[in-house]
Amino acid sequence: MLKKFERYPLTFGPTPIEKLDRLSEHLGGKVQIYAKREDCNSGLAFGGNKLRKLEYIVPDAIALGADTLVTVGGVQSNHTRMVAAVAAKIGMKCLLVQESWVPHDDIVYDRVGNILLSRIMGAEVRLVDESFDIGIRRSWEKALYEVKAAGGRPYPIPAGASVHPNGGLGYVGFAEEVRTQEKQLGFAFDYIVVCTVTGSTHAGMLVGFAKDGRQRNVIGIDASATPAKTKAQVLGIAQHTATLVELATELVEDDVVLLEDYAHPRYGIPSEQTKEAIRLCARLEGMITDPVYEGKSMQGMIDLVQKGFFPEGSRVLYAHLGGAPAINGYGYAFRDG
Ligand code: 1AC
Repeated sequence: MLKKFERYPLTFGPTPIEKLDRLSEHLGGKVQIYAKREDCNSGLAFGGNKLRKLEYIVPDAIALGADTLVTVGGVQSNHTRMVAAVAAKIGMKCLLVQESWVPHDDIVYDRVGNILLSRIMGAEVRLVDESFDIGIRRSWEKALYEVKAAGGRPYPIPAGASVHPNGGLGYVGFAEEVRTQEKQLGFAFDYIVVCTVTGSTHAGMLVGFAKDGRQRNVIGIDASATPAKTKAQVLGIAQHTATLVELATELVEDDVVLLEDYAHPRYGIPSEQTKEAIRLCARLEGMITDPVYEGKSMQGMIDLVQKGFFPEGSRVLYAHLGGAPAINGYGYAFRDG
């Protein structure tokens, strides 16, 4: 589906699929849980899902002669860390606008984890007051204007790389990769569980899995706590990406399965249930998830298994998108383990 698009390799290759035996057993053994380890996809600053997207964005930045990648996210944004890593790797400058998406009470929140790594990689980090929103941000537009006014050649990458015209392509590739791995495994997954915030990871998966009619088997777990906006953005990106790849199927609103029950109390703040899910997965599988993204999708998947949402015998593929570095900002929440 992606042959005609230029790709700048930033990842090692297909990511491993790992069976989570102890978690599956703990949850009753009726559903087999696997994890696709997107968190192990690259040597660039701990890797993660954004690299698949950036592989289809970097060629455009290079072709346009840009000299500065400019993007935006929260203080503990994984996306901004990944853009900083890519800028370093391809020899560009990087300006990161870090908005106050999370009312954090941990005193080291803006010194550790993702933002620490971005600073070490040489990105200019600009902390601003604006609160959470997945749309186009004025603070980011201002940063783009300022780079240009100073004689630079900025390349705009929106939050999560999501509403970039090529933002959905990387996760079309994920679905194609899963199909190849399914042939090797000798079975197909019944469900794919993914954390959804700005939408292009979920949207790309929808397009990729629509090729074999599985788009409604992609279960998005909302972590934005603004699900109506997120759902609309997923659909918009999916429809745009479907046109790009000339998908034969038309994607409609009902194709976007987005479960809203796990984002509370708000983006970036873990509930007690989220923290329990993080501990459970860490203690049974040694797999680290975080309070912003993967902890919420892990909580959602565990709850869905316990509720019997997945029919007995289902094979569920949990997409680990690589949010773990953010956990460093939550030392107080886990002070007792
Ligand atoms: C919200 C896009 C998002 C990040 O890391 O900034 N996942």
